[in-house]
Amino acid sequence: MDEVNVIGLGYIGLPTALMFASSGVRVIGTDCKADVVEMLNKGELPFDETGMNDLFLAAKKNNIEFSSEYKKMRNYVVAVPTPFNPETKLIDESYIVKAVKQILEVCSNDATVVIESTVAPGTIEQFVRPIIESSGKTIHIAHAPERILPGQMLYELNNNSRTIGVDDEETGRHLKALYSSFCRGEIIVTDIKTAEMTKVIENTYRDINIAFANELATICRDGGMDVYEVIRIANKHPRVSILSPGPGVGGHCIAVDPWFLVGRYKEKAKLIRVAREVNDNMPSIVAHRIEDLMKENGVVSYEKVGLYGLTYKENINDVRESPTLQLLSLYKEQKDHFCVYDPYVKTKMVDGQVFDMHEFVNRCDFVVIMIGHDEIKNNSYILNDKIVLDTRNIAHNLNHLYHL
Ligand code: SAJ
Repeated sequence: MDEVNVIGLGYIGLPTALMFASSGVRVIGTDCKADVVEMLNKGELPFDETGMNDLFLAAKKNNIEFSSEYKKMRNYVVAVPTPFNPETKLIDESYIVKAVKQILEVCSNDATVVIESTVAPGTIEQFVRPIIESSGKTIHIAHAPERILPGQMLYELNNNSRTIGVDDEETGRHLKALYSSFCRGEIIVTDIKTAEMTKVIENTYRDINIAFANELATICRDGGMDVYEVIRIANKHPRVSILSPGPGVGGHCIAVDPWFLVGRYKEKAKLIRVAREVNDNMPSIVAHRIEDLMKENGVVSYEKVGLYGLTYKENINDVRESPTLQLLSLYKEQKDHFCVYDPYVKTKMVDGQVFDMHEFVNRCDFVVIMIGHDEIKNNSYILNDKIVLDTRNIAHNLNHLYHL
């Protein structure tokens, strides 16, 4: 039986650890946060994800353990955060470096260290390889970036194709066998830098395409055209597939990874930078739209304006970098707070937050739909008497409906 110490039990590390364990691989999950380890040892999950309770039960039967310590095992999978420095736009590799140093303190010769965290091309060569070489141990390094979509992570872990970047064929064969324990998709083995670049450009591709849709929304507003009708018709072309405009791009992937390229290739990554700026500017465009509609409709208090949705996308509870939080940060000096509601966010995160849909609707004259959760999608008729700014195009046939 093969064995893995998964380092970092967050949105990627935990499902991956459970997947390995439920597929018969011996797993120890390590996290520096004592409360996360304690929760998991008590049988509780730190966040929700479709199907994860059942997977957790299956993993526990196969003897998964959780610990704050790094363990001596044949393989290590590192899934720690890789933020970017907001000033230089360069990747902050410090969490990876720290994890690799701690692995080197406990591992034996011939161990394999897989970095799953998304990194800028060249990061492993520049920051990881020198530490490993100076340790004097023979360690096989690899990069196996994840590709899973929150909300359908487990399905995608099982079925998506994967990329594994390695230095030699032997490590490639070994890791292909290890990941095949749960991954039914094609596993492509390549070199480390190609694997790094591939992951970053997948998210950059999506960012650029969302930016295009967002820019079309602003052009169509200026020109008095309906962007959704324009996109619907253009997408009938067999080689056109335009995405949907929205109030901004949230999450810890698409809003972050393109900056790695901008940071490293300042002069070359021009389109990538502009796309990021277009998307980052969307919450401000929504704010202007709110101000204009308040004036136009005689709404004077922000307390009468409701923001529906706090998460970064529909039907999940993840609020990281969400467009609503980005929008609220533009109003942080203000005393008069928006009314905010999200059925997936059950604890207080922001001022003015309420926890009941009816209370939310009763309090507001003007509702801004920031996220198209199924709850509002299936019940948008309850907004019939309200002024509604629908940034996601999910409400139809309402009396006072406005779009981006
Ligand atoms: N969005 C739009 N318009 C669209 C599509 C998305 O405004 O047409 C917004 C969403 O509302 C959200 C943001 O973009 O705020 C990102 O959402 P997403 O569903 O596009 O992607 P993520 O960030 O949840 O997950 C992405 C995925 N990458 C790609 O689709 C290329 C996922 O497969 C990756 O595993 C993940 O990033 C990651 O971990 O890197």
